[in-house]
Amino acid sequence: MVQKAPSEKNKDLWIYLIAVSLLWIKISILYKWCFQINTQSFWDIFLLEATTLSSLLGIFSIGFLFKKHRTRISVILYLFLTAILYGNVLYYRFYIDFVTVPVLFQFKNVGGLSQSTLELIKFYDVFLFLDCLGLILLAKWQVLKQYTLSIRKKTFQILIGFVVIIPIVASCFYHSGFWNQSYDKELIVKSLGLYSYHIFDIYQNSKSSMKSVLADSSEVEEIASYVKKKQGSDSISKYHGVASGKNVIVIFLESTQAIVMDREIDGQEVTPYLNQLKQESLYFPNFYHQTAQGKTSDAEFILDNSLYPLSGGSVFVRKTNNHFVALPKILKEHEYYSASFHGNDAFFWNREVAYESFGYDRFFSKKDFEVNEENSINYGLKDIDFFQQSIPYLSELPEPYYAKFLTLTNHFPYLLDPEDQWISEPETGQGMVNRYFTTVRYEDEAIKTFFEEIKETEIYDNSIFVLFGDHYGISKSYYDALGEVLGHEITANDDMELQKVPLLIHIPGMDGQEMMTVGGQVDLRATILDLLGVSEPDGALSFGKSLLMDDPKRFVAFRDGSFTTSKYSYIDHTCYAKETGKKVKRNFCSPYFSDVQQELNDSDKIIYGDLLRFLE
Ligand code: GP9
Ligand code: MN
Repeated sequence: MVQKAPSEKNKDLWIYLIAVSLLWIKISILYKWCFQINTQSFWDIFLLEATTLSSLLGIFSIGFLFKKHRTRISVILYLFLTAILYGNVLYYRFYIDFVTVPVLFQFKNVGGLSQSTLELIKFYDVFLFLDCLGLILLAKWQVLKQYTLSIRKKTFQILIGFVVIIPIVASCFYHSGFWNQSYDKELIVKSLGLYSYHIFDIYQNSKSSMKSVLADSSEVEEIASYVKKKQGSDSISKYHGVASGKNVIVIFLESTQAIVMDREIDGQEVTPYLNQLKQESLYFPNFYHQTAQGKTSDAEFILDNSLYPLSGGSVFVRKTNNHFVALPKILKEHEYYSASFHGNDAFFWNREVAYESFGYDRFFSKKDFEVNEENSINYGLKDIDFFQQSIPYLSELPEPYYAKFLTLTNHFPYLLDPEDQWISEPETGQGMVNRYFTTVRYEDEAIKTFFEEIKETEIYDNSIFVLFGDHYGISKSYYDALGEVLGHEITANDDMELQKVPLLIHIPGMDGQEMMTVGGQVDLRATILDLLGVSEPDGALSFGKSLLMDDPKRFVAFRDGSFTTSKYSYIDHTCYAKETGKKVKRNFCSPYFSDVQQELNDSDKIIYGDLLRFLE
C-alpha cells in the first residue's frame, strides 16, 4: 500500500495518521495516570479507547476539507488539542473533574494564571509537549513528503465515516444511562472519550441557551406548586422573628471544612476562636456545602437565591442578564441596605455585574482598601487587615443592613507569611495539606479580631452573625495526606462527610445550642428570613427550608446528583448507611430520588429559562 510516488495526492496522510496515533497514545497514558476514570470491564476500556481514537480520526480529518495546507492544519489541530488536554490535566489535578466550556470562558474572571494555577503546574509536564515538537519537525521533514499513501478519496471518506460513528454509537448503547445523567462528567468521558465529551458539552450549552427563548410562564406554576408542597403548612419555627429588624452580617469562611472544628494539631487548636464562638451560637454540625465549579461564587449564589448552582461554570459569569429575586432585593422591601466586602478585584467571578443583578447597593472591593505588599498574599488583602479596614465602612452603612464579608487568606495553595503562622503544620508528605491547617488557624484569628473590634461598637447588639464555610478546601486529590491527619483512610462515605462545612449563627444575648438539622447552603436564605420574621415573596421559586424547623423528610442534594439525609447518603449510584459507612440496599435511598432530581432539574429550568422574569 505504501509506495514512493511523485504524486501530490494524499501526501498529507502520513502526518494525519502520525498525529492521530501520537495523541491517542498520549491521552491513553493520561487516562491511566492522571484522570482516574473508573473502567471496570474489558468493554469499558475498549470503548473508551475506541471512542477516543474515533474522535481523533474525525477531528483531524477536518484538514482534508481543505485543498491546501493540510499538514499545517494537522499540526495546528495537534497543538490546540494538546492545549485542551493540558487544561484538563491542570483542572483535574485539583478538582478531580473535567473542564467544561463555561469554565474555559470564565478563565479571565478567575484571575487568569494565578498563583493557584501555577501551583498545579509540575516540571515534568514538559513531557506532555515534547511530542508537539516531534510532530512539527516531522511535518517539516521533506523525506516524508515523498511518500504517499494511495487511497481513493471516496474510500477514505466512507472509512472515516464508519470508524468515527460506529464506536460512538456502540458506546452510547453500552452506556445508555449517560443521556439522563449529563451532570456526571466522568460517565460522559468514559462513554464518548475526552474530545467527544467536549463536543457534547458545547452542544449541551448551546441547547441550554435556547431554553430562555422557549420558556413560558406555565413552567413557573409547576415549580411553585412543588415549592409550596415542600414548605408544607408549618412554615413558622419557634425562632421566627427573634432577630426582627436586626442587621445581618454574613461571614464566608473561605475553603473551611467542618473537620477543622475542635481539631488539634500537635496539641494546638486549629480554630480556638470558632470553637469558643460556637458555644455561644446556634451551631450546625450537619451542614453541607452544595457548590460546584463556581466555588465561592456558587456559595454566594446559593445563599442569595436559594437555588442550586449550575453543573458547569458559574451563574455569576454565565447568567447575570437573568432576572433574580435575590436576598438583597427581598430585604430591600423591608428597608434593608445591602453591601458586600471582599479584598480581591471587583471583576473576579464577575462579582460587580452579578451583584448589580442581585440588588446589592454597594460592593467594597480591593480598590476600596489599602492593599500593599505587606498586607496581602495570594489573591488579595489578608483577612485581619480586611476586617480592620472594613469596620469603619460598616459603621457608615444605613441600618438595618445585610452585609456580606468574603474572607480570602485560607485559599488554595494556602500561603502564609511566617509572622501569620500561629500553629505548627501537621507532617504529612503533602505540603498543601499541611499548610491548610495553618491558614485556617490564621483565618480563625481574623474572625477573633473582627468580633473583638465589633463588640466595641453598637453594631454588635444590633446585629446577627452568620458564619459558614463556602466549600471544601482539601480536594480528593489530597485524600491520602488528609487521611494521615484524620487518622483513617477516606472512604466514599467519609468523602460525603467531608463536604460538611461549619455553620454558626450568633445572636447576641441568645444562648448557644447545637442544632442537629441536616441541611445545606440552599437552606440559608430561608433560615435568615425565618430569624428576621420576613416571609419569602409570594410564589417564590426557591428550594430552601429554614434550618430551624424540624422536617424528617429533609435531604441535601448535590450538583452531581448525590444526596444525603439524616441516615443515608447516596453516592455514585450507591446507597450508604451513614452511621456504619456500609453499603445498604438501594431502597433506603430511593424514596428521595424523584425529589432530588426534580429540584436539580427545576433549578436548572429556572436559571436557563430565566423563569424569575415571569414573577417580576
Ligand atoms: C476570590 C475568592 C476565592 O475572589 O472568591 O475564589 P474561589 O476560588 O474560592 O472561588
Ligand atoms: Mn472560595
